[in-house]
Amino acid sequence: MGLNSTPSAERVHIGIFGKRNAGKSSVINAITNQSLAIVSDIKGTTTDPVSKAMELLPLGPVIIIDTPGLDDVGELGKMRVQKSYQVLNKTDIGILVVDGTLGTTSEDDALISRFKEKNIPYIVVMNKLDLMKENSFHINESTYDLSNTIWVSSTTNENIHELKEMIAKQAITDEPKYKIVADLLNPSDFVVLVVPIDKAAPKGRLILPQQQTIRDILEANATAIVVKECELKETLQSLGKKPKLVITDSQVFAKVSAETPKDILLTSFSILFARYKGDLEETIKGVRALESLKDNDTVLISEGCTHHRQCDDIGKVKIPKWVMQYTNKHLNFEFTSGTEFPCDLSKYQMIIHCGGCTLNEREMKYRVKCAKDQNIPITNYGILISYIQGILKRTVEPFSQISHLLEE
Ligand SMILES: Nc1nc2c(ncn2[C@@H]2O[C@H](COP(=O)(O)OP(=O)(O)O)[C@@H](O)[C@H]2O)c(=O)[nH]1
Ligand code: SF4
Ligand SMILES: [Mg+2]
Repeated sequence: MGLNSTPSAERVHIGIFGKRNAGKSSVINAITNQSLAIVSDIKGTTTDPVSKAMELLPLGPVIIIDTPGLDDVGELGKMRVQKSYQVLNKTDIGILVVDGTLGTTSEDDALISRFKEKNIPYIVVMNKLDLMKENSFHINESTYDLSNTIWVSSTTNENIHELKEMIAKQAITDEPKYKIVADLLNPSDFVVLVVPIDKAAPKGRLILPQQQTIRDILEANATAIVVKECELKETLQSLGKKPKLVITDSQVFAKVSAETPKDILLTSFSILFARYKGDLEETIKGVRALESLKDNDTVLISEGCTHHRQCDDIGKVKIPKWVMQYTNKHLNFEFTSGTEFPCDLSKYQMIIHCGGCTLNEREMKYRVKCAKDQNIPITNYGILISYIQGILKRTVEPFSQISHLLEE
């Protein structure tokens, strides 16, 4: 992804679903004016969900996810259907494409139920209008809401413009957009960010959560001061004004906590992200599972990205080591990264998730909910590290709404 582009987690995720040959890939090509999706009259050409970042006017930066057919058959076909359904976990707007000459079927009805269940705004696209006869316009009005159904042809482009406007309308919601930190700040506040530049840090740049946090501070009209951990003490002394907040990489929590005067609020990037798109309460409750882990228990460590250089060896090496030292138990660790996240969590006694900066809010919330529904405690890197170091209370103090969780 280029330097100037919107991070994928911040883009509206549009999932395109439908049976094989309904014209999913053709509809994508028509709305994007690109031939990025493979169109073919052989059933089952798209074998894995394919994501593409793009500008979709009038909406703006989006990710479009083309999925395999919902009616695929055979062993492999069933797996593809399952993968398509998994895409729902990160879909902000769902589009069901139906071959209008054939009409809707049970697979289409089932998808609509899932959209409704998951509160995903959706549009039903009755495609191949150019081939349709007057009498084939009929749809079942008890399942299908005419206000979000549109008849189009991706061959002649009829109504494609209207479809794009419909998509943009679905994206507008009344929900307040969460902030990373801006809601805690007043204009002209100082915020000090502590960013270690060790050999694991990527060359020549900051990682995404750091960039996004700085951007959010600027949007609050506050001032961001970025230092390495070895410059913190001197910076705090020479500032001439007390910072409102210190935000650190959680790996250097102990040092930063010791050097930050008690009357300055302190938290970490990953705790901010747990609040921003996960569930801070649930991850604070989840960390207490450390106290009840037993020998041979299995802990899942899950990261949102696959390019391991981002959070380096924290998940694979440091967290397992710290957890073993803290609990003094022999534990098994399993790891997942990227978009893989097991549906069945029953073999785990605890889940430790990274800040998830590359996952969209819907996906991160879905993961926390999966764990909660299956009664598996889930926590977050920053919460875990500050708990182990005995500074959890301090590091969640900036978020007054959850402080009651810490009364012993
Ligand atoms: N006449 C007509 N054919 C279409 C239309 N949309 C798709 N097709 C054809 O339907 C077939 C399946 O299209 P494709 O986009 O690959 O379907 P997918 O399997 O759902 O991705 C191809 O032969 C397309 O050319 C349309 O609006 N009109
Ligand atoms: S491991 Fe998690 S927090 Fe770190 S960069 Fe990847 S998604 Fe973001
Ligand atoms: Mg296709």
